[in-house]
Parts: sequence; C-alpha cells; structure tokens
Amino acid sequence: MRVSSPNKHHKTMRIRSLEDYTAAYRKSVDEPERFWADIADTFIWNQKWDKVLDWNFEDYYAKWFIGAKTNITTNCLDRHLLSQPEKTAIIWEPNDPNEPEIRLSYRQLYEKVCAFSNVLKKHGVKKGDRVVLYMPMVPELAIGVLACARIGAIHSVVFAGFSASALSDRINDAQATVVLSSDGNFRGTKDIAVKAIVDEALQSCPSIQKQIVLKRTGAKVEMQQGRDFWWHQELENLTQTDCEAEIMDSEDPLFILYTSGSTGKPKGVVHHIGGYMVYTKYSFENVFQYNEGDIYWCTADIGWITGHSYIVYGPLLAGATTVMFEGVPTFPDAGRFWQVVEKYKISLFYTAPTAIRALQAQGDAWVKKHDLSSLRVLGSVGEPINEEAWQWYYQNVGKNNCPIVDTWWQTETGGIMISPLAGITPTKPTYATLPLPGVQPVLLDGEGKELKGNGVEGNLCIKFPWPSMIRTTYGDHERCQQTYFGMYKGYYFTGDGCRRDPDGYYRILGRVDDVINVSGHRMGTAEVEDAINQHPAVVESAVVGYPHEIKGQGIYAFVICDGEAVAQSSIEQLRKEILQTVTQHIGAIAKPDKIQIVTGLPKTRSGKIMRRILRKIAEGDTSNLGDTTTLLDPAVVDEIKEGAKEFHTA
Ligand code: 7RM
Repeated sequence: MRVSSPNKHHKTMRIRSLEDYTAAYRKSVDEPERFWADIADTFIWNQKWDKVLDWNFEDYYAKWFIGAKTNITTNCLDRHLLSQPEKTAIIWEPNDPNEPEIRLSYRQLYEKVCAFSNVLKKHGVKKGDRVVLYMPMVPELAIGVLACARIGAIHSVVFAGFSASALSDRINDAQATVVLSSDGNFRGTKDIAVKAIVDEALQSCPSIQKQIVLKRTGAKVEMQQGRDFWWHQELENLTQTDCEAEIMDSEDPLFILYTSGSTGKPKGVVHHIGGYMVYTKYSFENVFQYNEGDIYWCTADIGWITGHSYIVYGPLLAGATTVMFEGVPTFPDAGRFWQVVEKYKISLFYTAPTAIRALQAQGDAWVKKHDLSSLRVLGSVGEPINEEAWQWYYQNVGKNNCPIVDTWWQTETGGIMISPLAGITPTKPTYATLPLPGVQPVLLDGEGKELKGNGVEGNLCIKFPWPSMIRTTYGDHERCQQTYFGMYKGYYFTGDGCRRDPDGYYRILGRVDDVINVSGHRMGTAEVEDAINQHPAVVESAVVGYPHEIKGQGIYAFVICDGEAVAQSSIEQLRKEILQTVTQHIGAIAKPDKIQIVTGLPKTRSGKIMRRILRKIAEGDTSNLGDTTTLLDPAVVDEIKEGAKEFHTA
C-alpha cells in the first residue's frame, strides 16, 4: 500500500497557549481551507484531496477533502502499530469491580478488529452495508464499530437502553442487514436480556439476515439456526486473521446515529469519514490538552455521540489510552467513579452534569475516600452545567487544581464546538466559553438578524462549515435541509438558545425547540407523546420538560384519558400502565417523572397546544401564565393548575 507520510510539523497544529489559540482561530476564519489542509496533512491518506471544501448552506451540502482516500482505522490502528504497538489502547473496566479488567494494546486491538472484520465479511457484509450494534459497553462494541469502518460498512450503534420497538424502528430505517448483540448486559445489579430484546425487534425487521451474539453474561438464549451465530465461535472458525483496510472516499459515510428531534421520528444523523476523522482528533487533543502518557476516561456510553467521538475515534486517532466502563456511577456504591480514577490514575476525566449532581447528592465522603491526585483535566458534556455542580466538581473532584472544560456540541456537529481548551482558556462557571478554531457561531434574533457585539442573547447558529458537521439524515436529505438549514437561510441552526456575555464568552441556555434534555439524553416531546398515546385509554397527551435537581430536566406529561377508563381503574393504575407503555415503545429513559391526568389541554383556536402554559405549570410557577385570551377554553387552565398542586406540595 502506498500512503502519503504524515507531515512532520504536526506539533505546530497543537495549541499550547492563548496566543496559539488566537492565531489558530484567526487563520481558521481567514484561510479555512489552508487551516484544515495543514491539520489533515498529519493523517495517513491513500490519496490526498483535490479540494479541501465545497459547500453551500442555502441548498445544503458540505463536502470536505474532496477526492481524498483513506480508512479511518488505518489512522486509529495501523498508524500506531508502527510507533507504539505495545501501548494500551483500551482499558476496559467491568461492571463488577471484582471481575478483572481487560487491557488491549494497539497491536491486540488491531488484531481483534482485523479478525472481526473477516467475520463480518464472511457473513456477507460489504462496503456501504448497514450494521446495527445493540450491545453492552464491552471491548467488542468498540471492536465491532472499528471492524465496520475497516471494511467500509456503515455502523449504527443503538444505545442498549432502548426498547425492542425503538430498535426495530432504527434497524428498518437503516435497512441494516446484520445486527451485533450479546446474550445479556450487566448494569449495576441488573442483568438485562439483550438477546431477547433483539429477537423481539427482529420479528419486524425483514432486512436483517444475520445476528452475531457475544457471550457476556452467560444468560440462556435461543439461537435461531441460520440467522444467529456466536461471536466467539465465528472467531474460532476463521482462517484469515489479517484484513486490509478498504480504501474509502473522504465523503463516504462512516456511521449513522439516531437522535431525537422535534418530531416523533428520530433522525439518522450521518457522518462521513474524512472530516469526522480530522475534527475528532483535532478537538480531542486540543480541548483536553492530551499528552503522551495521559490516561483518559470518558464515562459516556458508545450508544451516544460522545462515546463515538471521544471514547473510540478521537482518542484512538490520537494514539491515547482510552478507558471503557461497563457499569453505572452508583454500583456497588457511589464511590465507583472515584475508585476507577484512583485505580487507573486517570488524568483526563470527561462526564455529564447529571452524573456530577447525582454523586454530589451522595455526599463528599465518597470522593474523599479515594486518591484523585492523578486528575489534571475535568470535562463536562450533554447539558448545561449549573453553577453548584460546576463548583462541586471543581473543588471536590478537581481539588481546585483542574480546569473544567464545559464542552458544548451535538450529535449533528460530530465534535466539540464551543469549549475551553484545558488550562489555556480562562474558565467561567456555566460558560462553554469560546469556539474552537474553525467554528463560527452567531446569535440570531427572532427575525433571523445577526446580533452583533457582546452582551446579547439569541438562537445559536453556525455560519461556516466545519469538517465533522452532519452531511445528511439517512434516507431523507430534505429533512436534514429543513431541520438545520430551513429555519434561518444560510445558517446551521443548533436548536439552542445562547448568550454572549460582555467578555465574548458563550453560555448555552438550553433548547428553544420541542426537545428536552433528560440526564444529557435528548428526547423529543412528540416522541414521548406518541409513545404515551399508544396506551388504549389515552386520548391525547402533551409533554414538557421541567427543571429537575439531578436530571437537569424531568419529563412532565399531561394526559387526557378516556372517561370510562378513568372510572374503571384507579389513576395510579393508569399511570403505571402509561409508564409501561413508554418503556415498551422507547425505553425506560423516556419514562415521565410526572403524569397528570387532565380533561383538556390549553389549545389555541387553531388547535395548537400552548406549551408555554404547560411549561409554567410544570415548573410550579402559575403566578403569571401570560396571555391566555387566545385559548379556545381558558377555563381548562384553572383545572390543570388545580390538578398540578398534587405535584408541588412537597
Ligand atoms: C454531545 C451531546 C445535544 C444538545 C445540545 C444542547 C445540549 C450538550 C452541552 C449542552 C449546554 C453543554 N450531543 N448540550 N452539551 N448544553 N452545555 N456543554 O450531548 O446531540 O445528545 O445533545 O445537548 O442542548 O443541543 S446530543
């Protein structure tokens, strides 16, 4: 294989001071193509690009490194095979601290990825085919993802907390031919029957031909002959263990990841190889100020974008040691995170505000019990971090000694967009601070006018492409155009509200659309409503988010039920059944925290639900509900207010 050798000046790409940042940022705006070409030059390409960037936001498209050829796994694996084969690539920490950990060197990871690539090939997976992964947080999940990338198949990881019905929707949307699963999944004290969930999903997934099942828990499962195969047996039966990386175009798709929007149906966000590769490595190294020798731990699940970009691709591209954790923060006790930090001498730690708040609530003793002196940088992602959680994280976990990088980004952006660079950008609690080089944020008012200067608040948009931006929504490019580029002509719209303070620092204020963020997980209100409405006694429902101490936002559902059903069963029974229905249709993560049975909803004469009013009621703030005169039946508001009292007495 002839590959261009990565350029030797790659040190100059690293930002090491505020001056470096300012210079890099200026260059990224003044000469974006030159800027990104210099960074892309540090990667291994089978063929260089003819043109760095081609784009148009009006009729959306953006293409990066046009004509270039590479394989992302050549850059994640083969590259390090030459320089640091024995360095640990992945440390896997199991759910149960008494079970031994697994360490995979770059050489071992390379071998395992190549071997499993051959398994996929044997089962007919070809370049461009879609493979769905529904698995626990085990090394084989990362191996499966990388094996897909190696042979040019498009991976679609579905978070293993989703229900069978949510899984089958995603499989069908992608028309996947192979699914990778496991027998079970150890989560805290639970052993979740993964295979059984997949089997149920596959009853309505005609595109799936094969299921490859990893043995993890030893749970008894049924194997369907001709369709289901054991992962370990397939490896034993291999005759070929090496696997050349498929040469891919920079603009070939790498993966699909489903995410919630403001309609009921999740969107398959598609990321393409070249730009995603360049941006995830660049952002990983600079935001965390990664150095050789760092032990890096991101506590996310690979089922979300954070796990894709900052457990798997970013760290492996950088040749780092990345920790994968199977368990949960509170098992066997609330000291689990800190015990793992101590065990591996974690230096870079990346988690979510919801986890910070949940652990803060358990008291400081858990943190004090462990030696956290290895920590150098703390990261936060997924939702706005409130001041109290920020301070607690900074003081108790970081011992006033570790910069916090509050990283704002989205599934669609592929990588971190607005964030401090650790130890370089002066931080300010609750502020994501400044854009990364290459990122040009703007704030727009309701009319779509750019708000210039500092001390302004508006809708956060991005006015210039960056390499890892969403290319399309799978199977429906028009939806991508409408959702992200239809709102404001010529801009990518994030769905977030944002303030730029007098210092020019950005503070994310939360979603301005019908998306709620529960424990850092995105949920469409329409999606939850659709699930609730599946209950036979439900006539109509409206879901809103409300402030929740631990989760950031909780889910509050106002539900109209059939009068007869209400009369026949108790309200408690109905609530229980509605929760079951939601668990069945989406998964436990979408269960409403509060369900209020109502007889009507506040609607305008044109039939639109006035969510503003419901949000106020859910917050427990009914003093000023604003103008209700346009409502069809203003009296309904008083009734809902009255009924809500039961939730606001404690
Ligand atoms: C990475 C991820 C995206 C939404 C986004 C925001 C919110 C994420 C922050 C944040 C404030 C942050 N992808 N969000 N990070 N809000 N500060 N540092 O979370 O697609 O699942 O969610 O999450 O609302 O639009 S995501």
